[in-house]
Parts: sequence; structure tokens; C-alpha cells
Amino acid sequence: MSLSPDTLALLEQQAIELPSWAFGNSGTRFKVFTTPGTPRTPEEKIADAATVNRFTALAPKVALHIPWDKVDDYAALRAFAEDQGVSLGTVNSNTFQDNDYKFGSLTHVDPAIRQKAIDHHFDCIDIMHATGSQDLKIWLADGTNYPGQGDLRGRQDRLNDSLRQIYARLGDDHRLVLEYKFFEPAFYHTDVPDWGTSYAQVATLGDKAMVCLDTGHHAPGTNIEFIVMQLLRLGKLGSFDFNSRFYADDDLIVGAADPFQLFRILYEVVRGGGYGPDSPVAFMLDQCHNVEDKIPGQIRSVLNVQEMTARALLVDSAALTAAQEAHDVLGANGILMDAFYTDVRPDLAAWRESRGLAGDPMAAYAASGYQQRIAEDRAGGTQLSWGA
Ligand code: LRH
Ligand code: MN
Ligand code: MN
Repeated sequence: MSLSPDTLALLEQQAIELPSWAFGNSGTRFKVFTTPGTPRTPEEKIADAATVNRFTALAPKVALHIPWDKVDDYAALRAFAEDQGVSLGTVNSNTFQDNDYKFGSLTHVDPAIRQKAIDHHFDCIDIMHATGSQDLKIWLADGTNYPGQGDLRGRQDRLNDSLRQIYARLGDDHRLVLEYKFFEPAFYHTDVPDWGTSYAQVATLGDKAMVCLDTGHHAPGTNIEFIVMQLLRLGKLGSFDFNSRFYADDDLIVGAADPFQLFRILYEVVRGGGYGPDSPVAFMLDQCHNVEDKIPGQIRSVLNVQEMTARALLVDSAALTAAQEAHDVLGANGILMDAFYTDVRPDLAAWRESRGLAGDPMAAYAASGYQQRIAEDRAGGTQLSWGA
């Protein structure tokens, strides 16, 4: 099997949003290692993201995290990004690093603290107007550690009231995406632990409220492609945070831990109408590069998504439907596996070259001298970290 002109035309439309925080230093609670050349400002993070796009033509948007990417002038930041050939994407709110939120943010029992968390989202919406962003992404660390610690139902009701207020503030072209996660930092219960809760919450808000699926936010063994299918079926899959994991929320390079799972997810995306410029599904990465260089880590990530999308587009859907309807169990499975096992890398490399890009973006980046240049130019100043 090789990639047809129709498939290549579909791949041409692929756009993957990069998280600004992937370019900062990150680590575990044991150690954050610094890397020469790590950005010191939001502008330097955007310049690195734009570099990933220059080598791949796959990453035209950069997501911001507020206040990690706090600047005085967001219109100027937007102009800076546009000069670099990228635009500003999803605005991620952050209510998990302030002492006031120790016992919750949008779910808090104290009206003043809950209002502070709501106001933070109003600020994010103001920023979205200046940056031209479409999506406000909300992930909450809210939860409890011990049975009995909180009123599970009361917290859910307060969350709904807070979300309604935030939703009412969205601009006409804005959307709210609510991200779920089954545990961490809370270990007994999390207020938005699963897709069902996220769906139940956003369904009460309106059409502009959708679910965000972070691939690292499920219990081991969860059939994530089933969730993708269901949310697309319900018209509520708004966006992905792609990454991969061996154990918990590892935030490793997407497709690194389990390429077959990524293929299965992308097959359901394609099958369910979630792929392409007219689809409501935003593809975003949410990753950290603790020990590897960050820019090539992001280049590898977008290439992995492209590769598995190409394989998903290769599935012979007419033959698959016929095999399914004939109850040809192994035939149907074989059709899916044929696409998965097709090595599309030579075709993608040749296609890249035909578009004036390097066939091997990893090698081209390594040879470009950019990594050495930023290591020299960015000596001095304070490097940014995930979380700062
Ligand atoms: C939470 C999360 C969420 C945050 C990001 C930094 O685990 O996935 O998307 O915004 O990490
Ligand atoms: Mn995430
Ligand atoms: Mn996460």
C-alpha cells in the first residue's frame, strides 16, 4: 500500500498545535534538569515552536498557559508569533498553583475563592480576544484526598455554576473545552475524573462547550478509541491533548509508548469525521521533554502523529465494513492490521521533499545549527520551567 494523491491531499491539511510549556525545562518531583538554550521568555518559546513548524509544516499554532505565558501586551505577542509564521492557539487556564486553591478552585466552598477562579477565566477570555484564540481549555486540579473530606455532589453543583458563568462570557467564535483526568494531584476523588463527567458538565452549557481528551489521563488498559468514538458520536469531542504514557500521566512523546494505540485512536477520529479543516476537533500536544532536547522532541511528536494519521487513512473502510457485516472476524482484523503495519515513512519523506521540505526533518534540524545557536544566544537570564 502506498499513499494516494487523495490521502496526501488530506495529510496536507493536518495541523497540530504545540504547547508552549513543552519548550521549557521540566522534570519530576525528584529533579528538573536544565538544557542549554531553553527559552527565557514566552517569545523564545514561540520562536522554538515556529522552528518545529518550519521543519515540518505540521505545527502552525502555539497554545499558551496563563499565567506561565503572561506578558503585558498580548496583541504584540500575537504579532510576534505571526512574524514567525505561526498563530496563537488554545489558552489554557491555570488554577492549580495558587495557595488559595488548596481546597479547590471552580468547586471551592468559599464564594470569594470561587469568584477568584472564575475571574481568572474571564481574564483568559480577554486574552483570547487579543491573541485571536478560539479555545479556552479548562483542566482543574480540584479534588480530595480522603473519603468524607468533601461533599462530592456540592462540588459538582458549584462547578456547574462556575462553568455557566465562564461560558456566558465567551465570545461568538470562542469555545470552552473541559479536560478530564482520573487522578493527580488529588488521590481520592477528582471533580472531573472522566469523559462522562466532562460530557455531563459541558452538555448543560451549550454548543460551544466540548470535551478535551488528554490521552494520558485514563486508567491503564482503558479503551481510549472507544471514548473517541462515543464523543464524536455525541458531537462533543472538542480537542486532544496528545502524549504517551507507560504508567500514569507520563507526558512522553506521543506514539512513543504505544504506536498501535495512537493508530487506533486516529482511525476512530478519521472514521468519525474528526479529521480535517471542517472538523471541530483540535489536535494539540501536551508533553514534557525531561531528558531529551525539546525542539527535536516536538518534531518527532508531530511526525509520529502524521505517520499514524497516514496509516489510519490507509484503512480500506469499504472492505472493513464488508468483513464486519459478514462476521469475518479475522478478515476484519486483518484489514485494520494491514494498514497499521504499512511503513509510510518513505512515501512521507518523498512527499515532504516534493513540497520543498527536508525529507528527514530530524536530521535537517540537527544539521541546521539552531540548537547550538540558541545555546549560545540564550546564555544568561532565567530559563523557563514547566510551571513558571
Ligand atoms: C494536567 C494537564 C493539563 C495541564 C497540563 C500542564 O495533567 O494535562 O492539560 O494544563 O497538564
Ligand atoms: Mn493535558
Ligand atoms: Mn496531564
